[in-house]
Amino acid sequence: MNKNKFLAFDLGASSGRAILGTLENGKLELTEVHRFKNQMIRIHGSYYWNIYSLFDELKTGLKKCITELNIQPDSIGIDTWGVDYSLVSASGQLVGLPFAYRDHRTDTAIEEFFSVLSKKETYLLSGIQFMQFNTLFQLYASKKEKHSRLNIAESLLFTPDTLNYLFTGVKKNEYTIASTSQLLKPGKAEWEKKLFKAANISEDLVGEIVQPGTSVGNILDEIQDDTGSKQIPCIAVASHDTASAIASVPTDGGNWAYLSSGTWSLLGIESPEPMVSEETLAMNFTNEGGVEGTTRFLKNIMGMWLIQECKRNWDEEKVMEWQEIVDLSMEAKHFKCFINPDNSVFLNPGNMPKAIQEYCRETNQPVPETKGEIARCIYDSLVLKYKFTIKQIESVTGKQIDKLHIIGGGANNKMMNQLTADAIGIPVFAGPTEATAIGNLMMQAKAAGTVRSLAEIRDVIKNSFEIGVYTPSPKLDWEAAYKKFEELN
Ligand code: LRH
Repeated sequence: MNKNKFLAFDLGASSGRAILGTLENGKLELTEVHRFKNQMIRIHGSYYWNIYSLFDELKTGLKKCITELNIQPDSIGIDTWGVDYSLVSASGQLVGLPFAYRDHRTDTAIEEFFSVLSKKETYLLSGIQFMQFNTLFQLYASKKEKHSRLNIAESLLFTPDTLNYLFTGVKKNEYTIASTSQLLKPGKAEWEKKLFKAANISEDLVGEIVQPGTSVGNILDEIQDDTGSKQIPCIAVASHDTASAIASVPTDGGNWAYLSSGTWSLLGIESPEPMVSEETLAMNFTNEGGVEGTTRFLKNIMGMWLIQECKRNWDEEKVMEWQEIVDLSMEAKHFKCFINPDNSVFLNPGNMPKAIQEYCRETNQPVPETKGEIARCIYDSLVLKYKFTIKQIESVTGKQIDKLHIIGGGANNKMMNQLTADAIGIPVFAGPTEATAIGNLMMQAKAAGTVRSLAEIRDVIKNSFEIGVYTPSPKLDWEAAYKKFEELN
């Protein structure tokens, strides 16, 4: 095998990174080149992403790779969070800043949309879980609010498509990210006309869908000038971050499930086919597109956002270390109170600790008072939600899950890994923590012909990264806790 060097840009809702991957003799090594903050900006009450500054940070990442590490990458690839999009005018300019998915214009959009197309029909047409921020509802809400940007938009590009466009001048919609929109047919790279019609949006806004591993085009001359890069291709990787993460699960087979743990906790299985039925609708499971025709049958759980938002609030008083929060939570008593992490009050409440306290008060539970108690309540409730979701997957598939792979930054939290194993009663395999960037890099390797399949991608990952193993050894009564927690769902 040749030595390949790829540059992955991995953008999350709170930070972005440029990671260099060096692939040699079936082993992948990572070097972090650049890291930067990302955050929504509030303008006149609406929330947006600063796509121009993100683009600038990516260029800085490429430049640093060349000037500081003295490395010309063979290609670049970009992955980001799902559902958000930019609009592009006929003359090629982006039409304003893209909305951020936690913007409140969609707070009532889902229910309103159902008066046009029923919940059941929308689900059967798309196979996608209902979340108020899905692109379908964002477009519907913007149309209802008569946003004039829609009148001058000629095309719609999802966030990674947008950045690919800024790098290459080529507009393409990549499959995995498009599948988060709720505008595709289940398991297919085909737009569903009826959904566009129901949202009163022109289907002409979207274009050709490309599969992960396709080259979008070469980076523009001006970017070569700005960064010192050679002419290299920009690869449409599995550009939805969760799809990239799942591509890098180091599975050995069996009935495994994954938990991609970051701002969101995405818990599910890799399925050869979409599963779309009244049962999966009732449980609100999604069928997003994966690499090589796989389906990501999963559920979004509110995830580390809950604790990130508490930290943001607590930091205003005094900046805390993550370990300090974990330590405080370990001093607090377990199971004093629980939240349903997915209650919509937690989507963007502004003051998360207060929202959690109010929730406990309103559900007639003891109110968590200290930082440790609030953190304890979040961690326990998340673990119980994982248990709840695994049970649902087992009921849909009729198969028992026998191991859980935790990937992404959340896999660094050893306390949570052990608690999860204890609560769900099956082994937890933790890592790689850089799953998203790794999936991105390995799809570039596939585009370069260095690896040929998802199975080979996973072999390289197993060969390259250490995986922590946590076996269940419960010291608490998780079954009793689960009974109480279940009532909140
Ligand atoms: C995680 C994620 C998730 C989406 C959400 C908007 O970063 O991509 O898969 O549902 O962001």
